[in-house]
Amino acid sequence: MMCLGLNRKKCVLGVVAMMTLTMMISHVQAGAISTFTWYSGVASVAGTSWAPPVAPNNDNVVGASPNAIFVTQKDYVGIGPVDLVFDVINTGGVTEYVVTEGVQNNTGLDWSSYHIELGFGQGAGFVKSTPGDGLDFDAPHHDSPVNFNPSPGFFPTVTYPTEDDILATGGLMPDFTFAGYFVFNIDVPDGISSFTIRQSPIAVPEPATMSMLVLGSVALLKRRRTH
Ligand SMILES: [Ca+2]
Ligand SMILES: [Ca+2]
Ligand SMILES: [Ca+2]
Ligand SMILES: [Ca+2]
Repeated sequence: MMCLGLNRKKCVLGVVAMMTLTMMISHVQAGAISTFTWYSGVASVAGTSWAPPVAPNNDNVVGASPNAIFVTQKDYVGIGPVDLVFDVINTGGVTEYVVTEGVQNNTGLDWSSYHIELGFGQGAGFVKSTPGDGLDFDAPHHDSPVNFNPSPGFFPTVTYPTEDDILATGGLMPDFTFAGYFVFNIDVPDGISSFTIRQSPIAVPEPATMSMLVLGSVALLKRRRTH
């Protein structure tokens, strides 16, 4: 009906334009996080999804936030940072999200800890978020559940070196194991166009490196004794 009097090419262009407009409008109405991109040479990311926040401006929620970001699997094939970049639109306040993600260690190395940071940009252009800028890991109260110790047990200890750092330690994530799922929380403020979750596994030093460290220490001790 809408194409009466138009040739086929113009008709197709018109329909595409209308569909694009509809998608743009639904994005604007979606609130908070609107798009998502990941950057890494050391991991693949599968099945990431997010729903429009069901409870925008819910900072500071106690307990699990109903606003969820879900990453089915992040599969590391090497040690290094993975940057997940989220575009953001204003909602009129700070929206708290719970992030749930499966992490696969395919690096050939055991991990001694797992580090997550908040910031802006990606790769060499990554800039850390600053204290008090509204973007943080559910600081200052940390009143929603976190978990880096899913079965059979990986990192039972979680610390916050700053409001923009999570360090999960106290255990081991062996090579070729899957953690399903790590859980943490972020507060997303108005006034930013995007932000980045940077994640870095930290490997246990290899035996060869350890041996060299020990040999180095012995050599140092010997030298001290002879002087
Ligand atoms: Ca909270
Ligand atoms: Ca911050
Ligand atoms: Ca919060
Ligand atoms: Ca906060």
